[in-house]
Amino acid sequence: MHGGHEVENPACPHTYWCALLDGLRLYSLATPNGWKVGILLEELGVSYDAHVVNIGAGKQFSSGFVGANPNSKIPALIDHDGPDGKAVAIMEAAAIMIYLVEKHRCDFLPTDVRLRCECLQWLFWQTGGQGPLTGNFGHFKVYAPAHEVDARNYGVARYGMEVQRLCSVLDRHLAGYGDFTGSPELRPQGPRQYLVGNKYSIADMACFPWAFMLWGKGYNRPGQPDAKDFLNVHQYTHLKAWVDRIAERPAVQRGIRVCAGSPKPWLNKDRKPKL
Ligand SMILES: N[C@@H](CCC(=O)N[C@@H](CS)C(=O)NCC(=O)O)C(=O)O
Repeated sequence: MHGGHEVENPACPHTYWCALLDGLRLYSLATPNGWKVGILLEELGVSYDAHVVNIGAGKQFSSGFVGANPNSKIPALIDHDGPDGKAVAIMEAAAIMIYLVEKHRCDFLPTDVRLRCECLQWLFWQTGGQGPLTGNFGHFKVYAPAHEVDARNYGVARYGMEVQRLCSVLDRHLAGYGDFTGSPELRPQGPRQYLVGNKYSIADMACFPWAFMLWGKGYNRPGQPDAKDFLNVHQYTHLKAWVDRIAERPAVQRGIRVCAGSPKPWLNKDRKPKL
């Protein structure tokens, strides 16, 4: 296992690209988009270096980071042992996840054509819908200026409705309604344990963080109803059971702590290990 350090640590001038480096380097922060890749790396059990990118301090715009991700967002990954032995930089959590499962030839992305297609659909659904819409809900609920009351109310109502709709899509899918074949006879009998083929996959790892957030404290603002009550997420019982099932996994519990203050907080010697 490599050590870990913060981006732009003066003690290490080779934070991003360097011919002398090897292995996987994750540049991230413990946010729902960062969690997706942290969870997969921990599930894979591979060796990787984690580097905290403090987006609150604008580190995503630093020249070094932009070399790894021209879009200035976490997470980003550099694999110094990439294809043909050359380094490769990857942006976008879903693209990083597909790269990692293909590199490590594991079944977190099914090889069966139908199931692979289903898995990719949930990944794109997450990237294009669940992530940005839940993020916008959180923005208007928690981060928008307090005095912009009309704008905040509009944003919370609009994105709140969308988040409820997306929760209901996941809830109905997990309850066993519908599939991607259009054939009712192919629908599984009863609730699903996981999103694709009843097997844990990168679809679950990608969709879990934003759903998990809704039951947490991240979107609460003093003096206002908590996000979970405001959105009445209690109605999505299949979704909640799935969130709890995934949250129980030890790799997920580590994955959501990757880059939370320090690269791998559970390795900190001065803290009592939780896992
Ligand atoms: N679609 C991207 C979204 C990445 C993203 O929005 N990351 C946020 C943190 S959750 C970020 O880096 N924000 C910094 C900024 O907007 O300046 C992915 O899934 O990787």
